[in-house]
Amino acid sequence: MPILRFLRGRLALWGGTLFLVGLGLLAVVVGLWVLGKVGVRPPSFTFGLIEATFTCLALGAVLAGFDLFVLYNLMKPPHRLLQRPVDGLKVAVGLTAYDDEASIGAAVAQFKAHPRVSSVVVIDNNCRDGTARVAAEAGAEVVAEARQGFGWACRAALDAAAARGEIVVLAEGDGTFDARDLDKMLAYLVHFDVVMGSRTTRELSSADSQMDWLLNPFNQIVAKLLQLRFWGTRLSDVGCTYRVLRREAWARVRDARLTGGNSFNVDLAVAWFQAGLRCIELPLSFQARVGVSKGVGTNKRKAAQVALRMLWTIYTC
Ligand SMILES: Nc1nc2c(ncn2[C@@H]2O[C@H](COP(=O)(O)OP(=O)(O)OP(=O)(O)O)[C@@H](O)[C@H]2O)c(=O)[nH]1
Ligand SMILES: [Mg+2]
Repeated sequence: MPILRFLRGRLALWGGTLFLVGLGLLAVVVGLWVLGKVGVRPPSFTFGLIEATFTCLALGAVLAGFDLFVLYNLMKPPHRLLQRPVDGLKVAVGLTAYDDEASIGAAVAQFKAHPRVSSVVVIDNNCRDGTARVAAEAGAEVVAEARQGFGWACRAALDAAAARGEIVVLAEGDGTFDARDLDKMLAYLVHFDVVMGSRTTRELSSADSQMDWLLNPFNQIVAKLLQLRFWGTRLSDVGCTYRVLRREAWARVRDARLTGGNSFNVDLAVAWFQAGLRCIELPLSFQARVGVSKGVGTNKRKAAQVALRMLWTIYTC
């Protein structure tokens, strides 16, 4: 039924959100109760607050539970474990770059040195420094993308890699990602269309990386909301650019609603969940960037803006 199909995922997301609001209200109720215990008179709205708290918790749990335990199981596609070998397929890497002269040479060299990689393309997104020269010297092909923005750079990288190999790798050329992680990603690609990375596994991140005390949990929270919306793939990060996919997977989503800015990673994830592609997320190693950040970096105001745009996409898709 179309109405149930429409509700699938949305009930889980909105119910889960209501439940979270209920938990927040519960914290306020407990706080007021503690104040009452130490002799501070609770304000008169306390009873209304208690009702609102339990309404949010109960309604949220019922809506999300109905969606996840009933609708999801009624509608999920039959699960088949894929076994599609990746040996012998050409692996092409697309790296984004924007004034990344300081990092791009080492990034290209590391990917070129990986035994499975057949070509590396660097997307020059109107760089004003020596990025293109350093990338070419390190052995990359350089492709210009005039439309400014992280999303545009990623799209150009995916197009360029898809034109050169059956297996497409997308990563940033800023030294944060490790070419050696390709081994574990390719191992999982045997069973999937798309292997996404996660930067939120603390055991694999350097202490000075971008994933600090705020960005790490925040990425995990937004990822869990996205997971509620498209139940099926366990998610823990929404901002990881490093992905390995089959060329056909990119062809399936390249004309979807993808923006050109910093929230592109969520656009892309939404597009392949909507296309029904088989995806898995893996913990990856993550280092501090080399050179100056042009994206979110550790800038909390920029991070909040990007997070709001990502949340908008998740709640309206
Ligand atoms: N922000 C931004 N990044 C771009 C643009 N064009 C290409 N890029 C590249 O996209 C990647 C993301 O930007 P970064 O500066 O690494 O931002 P970030 O990953 O949020 O944060 P840090 O890695 O800590 O700097 C980098 O490889 C950039 O060089 C653009 O117009 N804006
Ligand atoms: Mg980066």
